[in-house]
Amino acid sequence: MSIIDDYKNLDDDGKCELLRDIEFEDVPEKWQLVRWVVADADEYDLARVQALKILEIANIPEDQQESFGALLATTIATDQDYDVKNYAVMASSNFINDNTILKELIVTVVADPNEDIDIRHNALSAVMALWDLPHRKAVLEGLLPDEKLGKHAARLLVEHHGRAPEDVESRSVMPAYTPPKVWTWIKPNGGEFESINRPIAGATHEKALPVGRHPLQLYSQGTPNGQKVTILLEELLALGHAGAEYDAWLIRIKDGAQFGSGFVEVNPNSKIPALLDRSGPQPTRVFESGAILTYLAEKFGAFLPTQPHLRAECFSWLFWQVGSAPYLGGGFGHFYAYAPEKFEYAIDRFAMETKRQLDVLDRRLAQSAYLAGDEYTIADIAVFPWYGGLVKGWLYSAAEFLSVHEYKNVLRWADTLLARPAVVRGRMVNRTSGDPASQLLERHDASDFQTRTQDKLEPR
Ligand SMILES: N[C@@H](CCC(=O)N[C@@H](CS)C(=O)NCC(=O)O)C(=O)O
Repeated sequence: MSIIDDYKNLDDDGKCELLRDIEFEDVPEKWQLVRWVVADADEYDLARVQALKILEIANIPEDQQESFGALLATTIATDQDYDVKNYAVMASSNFINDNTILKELIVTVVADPNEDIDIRHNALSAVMALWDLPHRKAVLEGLLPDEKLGKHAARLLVEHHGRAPEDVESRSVMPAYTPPKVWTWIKPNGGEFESINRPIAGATHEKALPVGRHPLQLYSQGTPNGQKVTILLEELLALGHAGAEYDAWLIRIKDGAQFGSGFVEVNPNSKIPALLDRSGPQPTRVFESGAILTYLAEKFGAFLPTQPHLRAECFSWLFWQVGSAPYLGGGFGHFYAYAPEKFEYAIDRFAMETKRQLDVLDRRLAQSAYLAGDEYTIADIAVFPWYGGLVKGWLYSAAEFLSVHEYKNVLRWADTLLARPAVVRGRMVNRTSGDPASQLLERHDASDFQTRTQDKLEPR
């Protein structure tokens, strides 16, 4: 049976999967299949998008380039499906130099003020793939007066065509700020975190930490980094590890509680979460969420595989999370949701990286139920509050902006985790926003989930 027959026998999900599997494979009839899927307006739209993604990234055989260019031109000009059209525009970068009709069409799309702005942006990226540099420069210059793309075009002219900034008439792309020789701390610097942003480590005030009756003392807030630890602790308790009983104290980071002297002794980096294990003769401090997850998983021998190759996979994803989330939180979230001004360059850069990370996860979760394989581990627990939260629409109100519906495997995996009662409980601990019934500001006993949520303590 040919791959086209295989494809026709699959359901919609299977079709997408097959196309994803052959993305980089050199299989017979691959290009016929891709051509057929893109051209058939009655095909499943996500499969058509997947086929267009192949055209966007693959090395297309030379003898096929011109005709694929023609197919993209027809798709862009006539297709009724927004995503299909948009992905066809994205794929155009690969063909714009080989097909004159496509080239002219893309230039028209970029310049059309009535066209959707995302599609125009993607068409502009395709223009940047033109080898004919005078033509490319002329298109950019033509865009300078454009209300929506003018600034972007101006920046591209400065960056790629050596135009002097003052020569390009678009004030806000010009740097409003010229860094001085030496940076100095001039407060306030604006934005939601201006009261806590500081260039100096160490305590700002004396404040001892409270200590409860349990072996483990957690000092945290229910942000994604905080939730990782409370989810694991709730999972350990659900498994019957009584030694995982804990007191969770609220450290309000916007009030600067992380700069109190007691907290800094537990975490010299002044960030939640921080853990003090008082079960041994000497208290053990642990900071950094990845280190805390590892410490607890090793202490209780749970949620961390013992076989070396699975353990390595688990640690790989755990470290991936700790290394990647700052691009999502400190980069994308900061500039999209919190910064005092919306700065297109920064939002573009970090939206791109965040979407790439979601795609990394989506491809991994297309292969296995959980990140480290068949088993649920601390890698899932670390990744869930960030990337699960993003696809569920809990972070930065950015679900639509980032088109999170595209990451179907991440969504499926997030729903699997959300079906776990310990995950639901873990998300409630030290939480200071959202539905009062989901906020358990401090947790000192399992019964607190029933009796001490904010709706019960402060009924409206
Ligand atoms: N790499 C650290 C990051 C922790 C972190 O960034 N915590 C944030 C809350 S999610 C915080 O405490 N921010 C307070 C501040 O920056 O002053 C970890 O994974 O534990």
